[in-house]
Amino acid sequence: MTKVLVPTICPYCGAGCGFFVAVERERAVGIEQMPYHPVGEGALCSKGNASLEILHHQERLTSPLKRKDDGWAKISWDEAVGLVARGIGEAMRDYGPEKIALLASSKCTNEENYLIQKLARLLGTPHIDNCARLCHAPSVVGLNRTLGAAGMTNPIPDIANSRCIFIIGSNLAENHPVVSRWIHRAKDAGAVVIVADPRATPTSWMADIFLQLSPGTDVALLKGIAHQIVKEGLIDRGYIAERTRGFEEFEGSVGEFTPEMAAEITGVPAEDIIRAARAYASSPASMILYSMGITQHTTGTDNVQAVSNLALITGHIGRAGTGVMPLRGQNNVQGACDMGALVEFYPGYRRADDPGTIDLFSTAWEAPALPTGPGLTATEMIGAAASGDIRAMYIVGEDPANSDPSSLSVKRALEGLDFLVVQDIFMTATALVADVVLPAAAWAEKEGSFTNTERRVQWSSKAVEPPGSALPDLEIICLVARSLGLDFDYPDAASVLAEINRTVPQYAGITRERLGKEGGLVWPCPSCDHPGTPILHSSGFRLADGRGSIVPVHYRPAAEGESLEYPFLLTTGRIALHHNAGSMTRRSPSLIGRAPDLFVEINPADAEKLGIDDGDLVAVSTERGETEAAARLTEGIKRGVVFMPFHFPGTNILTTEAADPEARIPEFKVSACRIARRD
Ligand SMILES: Nc1nc2c(c(=O)[nH]1)N[C@H]1C(S)=C(S)[C@@H](COP(=O)(O)OP(=O)(O)OC[C@H]3O[C@@H](n4cnc5c(=O)[nH]c(N)nc54)[C@H](O)[C@@H]3O)O[C@H]1N2
Ligand SMILES: Nc1nc2c(c(=O)[nH]1)N[C@H]1C(S)=C(S)[C@@H](COP(=O)(O)OP(=O)(O)OC[C@H]3O[C@@H](n4cnc5c(=O)[nH]c(N)nc54)[C@H](O)[C@@H]3O)O[C@H]1N2
Ligand code: SF4
Ligand SMILES: [Mo]
Repeated sequence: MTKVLVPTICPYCGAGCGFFVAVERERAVGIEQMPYHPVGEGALCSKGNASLEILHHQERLTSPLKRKDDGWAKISWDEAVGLVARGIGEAMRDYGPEKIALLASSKCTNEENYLIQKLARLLGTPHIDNCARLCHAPSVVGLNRTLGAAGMTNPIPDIANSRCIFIIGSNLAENHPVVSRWIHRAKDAGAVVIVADPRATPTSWMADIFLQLSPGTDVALLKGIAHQIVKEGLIDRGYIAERTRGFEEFEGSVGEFTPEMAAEITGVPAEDIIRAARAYASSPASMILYSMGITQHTTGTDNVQAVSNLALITGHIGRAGTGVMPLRGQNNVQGACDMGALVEFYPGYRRADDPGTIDLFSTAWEAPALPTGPGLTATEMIGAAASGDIRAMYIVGEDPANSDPSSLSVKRALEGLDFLVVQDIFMTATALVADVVLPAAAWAEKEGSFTNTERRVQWSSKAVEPPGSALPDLEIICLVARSLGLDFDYPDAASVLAEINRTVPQYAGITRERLGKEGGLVWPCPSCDHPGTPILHSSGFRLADGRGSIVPVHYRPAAEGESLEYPFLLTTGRIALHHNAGSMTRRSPSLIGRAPDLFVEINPADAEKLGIDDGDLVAVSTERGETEAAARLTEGIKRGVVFMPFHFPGTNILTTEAADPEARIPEFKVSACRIARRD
């Protein structure tokens, strides 16, 4: 039997590992390694290895569906597209285009995201966003301000060249497992690893210095570290003078903020803060990796800026083994943002409130009246749906009914819409409240480019046909756009990429032909003879005078603190075997078999006071609602803090909608809660 090997990119996380899908008799029968892949070198984690389990899954959506009284009716594509055009068209006619909102998908390709945001803007609505809002919006705001670009500064394999790796608020050993291989390599060469997290995790097991801080106190920790670096003269004066601005004011802002003061707020011993400061500042090449533990806060933007301050005052940026590395989450969240599926930016990070941007795209798209942004963000859309300010939504590859905070009110808001269309590969909690559900092809059933967390753009090829009458998102978007009267004539992903080459300067040289080569290309890649740019900021910053901006930040506590009624702080996140709201991994037999239930981690001393044993069923409640979970007692979590993964429905019933004032990211990492044993 002939077996064909088709190169694809893993559909789960932003590491962007590549592998071959082995195809026999038109079915995906196995995975083969891709030893030349620059990130994974052939390695995959449990999710990557299990990814084929979702392709031929019996619960895949195989036909368009419309709601009817007692459930769902299978309908033709013609009818489905007609219903979508009518639903969206009526909302536009009756209320105006700014009453509709679209969510693009960081699971989809660059080409698909480009088309979704183009569709939104051609319809006349500025409300187009993606799940980066729940994830790295503070990096986009904070790093654009301090470094002039929000991308990860250095490639993943460059981690091995670092001599001190500071990991703050990232559990990459579980969430970017293949990236953590490069940390081991650095450690083998003698690098010091610092981890800051309220929980002991497989990542903190790699740490030489573990800073177990209270949730929401990162600004205090980072200021204490900065104070010590400045006090001991471990700053890079030459770098500060030549490459940065704002140091004097910054110096004043950390002057009083001693490690002892930071210890008081964070609960981390002052000696450890001092050790971390010395290790980070005095190594020849230090790197900071961070992720949701610092972004998902009402102080998310401040946290990010405090991180880049450390890199700028020590000059640990712009060279091999250094840099600021915001690890992107979804397989294509980087690309969705690059393509302008964000309320603040048109493609290529052109500001949506700049008349120059509007002129440029009006010409490029031959569209006389494009909307000025920023529109409503992903979470603001839900609020607007609740108040009637948004009447219709088109949601592609996202499950806000499970992944947004305070999910009971999210569901109510979505139910209140005049019209909701959801495009997914499975029936999700969000799809369950839709009027029309459109079945999409999964990654290996279509082709296109994906951009991983290092800004590496890679082509993924089609291995098998989609199930039933499911179609690639690109084709569905074109069908819908045409039925709404738009001229969306794109025969394939390559034809969309050709337009992206013309409209997104960072991608100008990233053509379909060049993506055929191993390892893809790293943007910015401004022309067809440009090799790509693996390291950012090596010759200055894309800011005034080419200087990075050091900005003072001030410590603010999280929106919710412990109270008599809610004495614990709930922090939420991930485990290695599940992905996000779980629509894929909960259906994957080899993964759900090993991690079947929702649990809550509790410190044994806290559990004893509450009469809770390991495995007991407990009720976790917050001001928003209540969820049941199995107690998992562990010394790894700080006293007074509990942790729940959000891969099962229920966790986000509990979380707060309080958000960062600038980046609008919800504070998924701190909600005050109460725990009680269920009898
Ligand atoms: N297995 C798996 N991998 C994934 C995903 C998945 O769902 N499962 N999702 C992908 C996505 S979309 C993303 S965004 C990434 C996210 O990847 P990570 O950011 O690594 O994920 P989290 O588990 O949400 O949070 C990271 C850590 O932050 C810690 N933390 C909580 N509160 C605080 C705090 O106040 N300060 C500090 N310093 N740390 C805190 C948590 O204890 C946790 O260990 O993972 C991607 N990869
Ligand atoms: N409590 C809590 N909540 C959180 C977080 C947290 O740490 N704690 N993290 C937040 C973060 S960082 C993120 S990124 C969000 C994630 O939030 P979501 O983006 O809502 O999460 P996913 O479950 O990954 O949803 C992606 C959907 O896309 C579908 N899909 C997969 N491939 C395709 C495709 O090719 N086409 C189409 N059309 N659909 C496809 C999947 O079936 C799935 O339903 O959750 C956020 N919510
Ligand atoms: S590390 Fe991420 S990209 Fe790599 S195999 Fe695992 S889930 Fe897929
Ligand atoms: Mo994410």
